[in-house]
Amino acid sequence: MKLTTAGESHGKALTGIIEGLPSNLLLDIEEINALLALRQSGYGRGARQKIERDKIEILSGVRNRLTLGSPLAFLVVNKDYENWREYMAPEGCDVQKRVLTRVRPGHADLTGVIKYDQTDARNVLERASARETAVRVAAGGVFMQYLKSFGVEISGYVKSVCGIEDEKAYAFEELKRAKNEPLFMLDSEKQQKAMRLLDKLKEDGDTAGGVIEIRVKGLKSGFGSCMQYSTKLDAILCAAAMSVQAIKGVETGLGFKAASLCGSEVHDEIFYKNNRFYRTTNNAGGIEGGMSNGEEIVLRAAMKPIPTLMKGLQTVDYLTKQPAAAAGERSDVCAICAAEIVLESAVACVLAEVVSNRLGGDNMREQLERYKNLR
Ligand code: EPS
Repeated sequence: MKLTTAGESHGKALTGIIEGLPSNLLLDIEEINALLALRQSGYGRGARQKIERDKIEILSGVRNRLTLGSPLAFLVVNKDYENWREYMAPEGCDVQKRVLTRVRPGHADLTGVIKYDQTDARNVLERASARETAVRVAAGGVFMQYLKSFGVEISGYVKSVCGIEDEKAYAFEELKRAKNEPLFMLDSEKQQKAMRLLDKLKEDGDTAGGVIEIRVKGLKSGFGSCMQYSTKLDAILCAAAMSVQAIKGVETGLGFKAASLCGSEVHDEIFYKNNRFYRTTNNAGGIEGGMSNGEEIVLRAAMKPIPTLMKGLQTVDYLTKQPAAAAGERSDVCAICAAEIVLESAVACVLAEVVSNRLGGDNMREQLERYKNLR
């Protein structure tokens, strides 16, 4: 199973192709659109989200809501294209307007213009933009429904915003509540504090990041492998999380904290009762030896503050080589809720691939039968 995406932030549309889906997976399109709407929600988003109304349009690979086993091609329209057509149209446009040379620190602008032999960073930023995540979430909706048919569910919440951290632990079922909260945080006091901080940052023309926890429930043991470095489940999941724009750090289970504890405090002891092995702790975050061990998978990702700041950081104009304030026409203050949804989708994408690789088979009936028979 593989997802390829295409599309520029202010181009006509974002598109994707999913290859390798089995036939006869029943898709609920409204559920995918609800996920897309969630990605657009959250406190701290900028003016662009008032323009877009993301919806998936499936172009191939599905008939009467059932997958056919053929490539599933789809698109998400950029409504903002109507305002950008004269600067972005592939058929011909005015590239002298909307030029960006005051390259933004922390963005792809400077390295991109050099690498792709450009003089206008727009030719780089349009693709580097986190707008691309809309199409990953559309695909994520498909992957989540695929995983759900095996009883595998993905959820998550925002653990911290700009250093304001919720240190409590939550059961998987409690996480669902986060999606009704303005910052996807579960501690209302911390959330209020974080919202006040975002208001202040907005006034100052500044931005914020945070930490997101993603959990996977219901995956049987033995997914991923200890036999080759590239097939380790934790490596695959962490790479997927790191591929999300603005993510700078990822950990599984106790993560970095494990390094400061001793072995007896870290490793989850094993017990056996009623024909079943079990553990009473889950410090490993559901993965041992690069394989799922049947416990909940726990992954955390750190998002850096958005690099487009309204107040414009110090930079150098790429053409004149003169000092300048970096470009910053319009920016989100914080996109942590969007990142939470994108991370769930990124995890779903690679997990669907790992599951389908292990199960083999061309249709859902075969795959469900094989999953049921796994130990
Ligand atoms: C983004 C910049 C902003 C964000 C955008 C990502 O867009 P614009 O430059 O059009 O104001 O709103 O995110 C989205 C459009 C989205 O749908 O998430 C960037 O530079 O990464």
